[in-house]
Amino acid sequence: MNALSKGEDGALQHSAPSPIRTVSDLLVESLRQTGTRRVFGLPGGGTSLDIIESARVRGMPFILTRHECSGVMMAATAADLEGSVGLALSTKGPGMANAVNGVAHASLDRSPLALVADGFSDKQLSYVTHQWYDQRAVLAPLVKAHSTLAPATAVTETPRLIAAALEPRQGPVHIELNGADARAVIDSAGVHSSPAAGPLPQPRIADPALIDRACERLRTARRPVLVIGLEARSGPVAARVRRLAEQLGCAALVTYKAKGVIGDDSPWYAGIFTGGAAEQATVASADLIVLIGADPVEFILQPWPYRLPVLEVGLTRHPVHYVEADLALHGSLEQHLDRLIDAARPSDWSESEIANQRQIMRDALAYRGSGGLIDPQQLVESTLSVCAAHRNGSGLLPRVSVDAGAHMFSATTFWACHAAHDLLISNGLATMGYALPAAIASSLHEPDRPAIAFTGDGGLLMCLGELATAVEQRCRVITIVFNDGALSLIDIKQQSRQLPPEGVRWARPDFARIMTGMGGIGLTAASPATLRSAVERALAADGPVLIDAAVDPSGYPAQLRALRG
Ligand SMILES: Cc1ncc(C[n+]2csc(CCOP(=O)(O)OP(=O)(O)O)c2C)c(N)n1
Ligand SMILES: [Mg+2]
Repeated sequence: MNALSKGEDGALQHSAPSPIRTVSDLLVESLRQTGTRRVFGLPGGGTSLDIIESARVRGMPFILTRHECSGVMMAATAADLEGSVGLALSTKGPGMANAVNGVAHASLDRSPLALVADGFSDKQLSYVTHQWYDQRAVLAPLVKAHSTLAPATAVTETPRLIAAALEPRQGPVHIELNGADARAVIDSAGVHSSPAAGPLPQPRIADPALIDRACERLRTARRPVLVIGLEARSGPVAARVRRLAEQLGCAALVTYKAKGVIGDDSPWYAGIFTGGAAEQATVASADLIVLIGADPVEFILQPWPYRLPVLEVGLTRHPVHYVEADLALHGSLEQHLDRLIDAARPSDWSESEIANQRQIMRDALAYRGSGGLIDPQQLVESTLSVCAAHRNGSGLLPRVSVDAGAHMFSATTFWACHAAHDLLISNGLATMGYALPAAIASSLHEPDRPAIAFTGDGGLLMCLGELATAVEQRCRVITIVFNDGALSLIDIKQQSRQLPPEGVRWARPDFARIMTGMGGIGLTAASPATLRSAVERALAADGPVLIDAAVDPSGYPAQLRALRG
């Protein structure tokens, strides 16, 4: 059959026929041709085994995770890095229920993904109650499409599902497939006579008059500020965003997910944009906000604080807005940005002024603790300086992933990024238990580049079993635990309400020993000096290392106020 495949420019196109015998083959082969290189998850005894086998014969390894949620998060991360549709599997019932939070992450963090969960046959449905619930209804609010794949429909359904995952806003699809249907041999005549998988629809180009008005609006602005979001991470778009910033010579703020699109070392980089307080000094001195590929899901839950005009360039019109743009170009980011680049002329911003804004934000977010243990800023900056001194052959710093929690403020502010995807984060869902699975997926994707998982103790406890996955896969993952014996982000909210500490603290676990028990290298760090030597040792290792860092959480409340107001 003609399936979707990825051309050199990354665009989907038709490819040469591939041998496909069963429904499972068809599904796996179609995904492989989007660029999918691995399958992640924890199998059940039915469909999962067929998917694993269809993948194996195609050279796609199955990564056995210790929890289905982690498997889906890894598949979502792989999709982000490969530009493919990620593939995760689970069994029915409890396996799919365990996978749900991973699917929620893929949904709100816009990762294209197929979750293949075991299903029930029609015959089983007439008598079954064991492990049965309406799986489709559970995932319905989170997925872009669902299909109960069957031999008769697989040929048309598969490309529909892939297209649904890839069309903006990208996201997960849910495929229910029972074992008998997965193994069913597809009528090869049916495959060949089926309509070929259509290419994705070309992104829209806005009305020429509207584009002209947008160009004019940009030309008349003296102090535009760029606010860059997750849709701008793809290579061709990120390159254009950098050109636009260069052409305008203006301040650029990035969301957490877009860190690196404008590198921290760029003269135009002014800091992070969350919708909170930290960036307000920069934005307040602008006369036009240019939102580029920013998805409203990236902003924190606070009303839009600005009264400035807004020009928006995005893949699609989002149904919920923090701000209604005065002028919006929806559709092809590449073509719309090309037009804006042509129209752009140097703004009134100076490099020193932007450097000053950058410094103001760093100073505001600086960590002021009570001393003693390592502070989170020190932890991030020391790790960065050791990594900078021991770069790998390609000169790249490790990729970092960051979990949800108070440690995130320092990790996102003080780690330096130079390209899109240098920092991985669950921001739309902002789930705990993400950083370690994401770092494993990064390391599998790029084995020579170490990945650092910055995680809180609470977040790590949610996915602890994946330390064993990292050991088994011999991943160069360095897990750095900000171990404060607390759910600090919740702890500080409890403190700010003058409530007594209750339900937010626990004894600090000994993660180094846990890591050793899993078969990896476990180290501890209680001072800047021991931290530096631990990071050096971790970078020299060819497998996973965990550094359990005892951190002082006393500076978090002030940091949270500075960030969000
Ligand atoms: C799965 C999940 N459960 C709960 C939350 C709410 N939450 C956000 S941060 C946080 C505390 C995280 O604690 P820890 O991982 O130790 O990080 P710390 O804040 O201490 O740095 C909680 C409970 C969440 N984001 N995700
Ligand atoms: Mg903690």
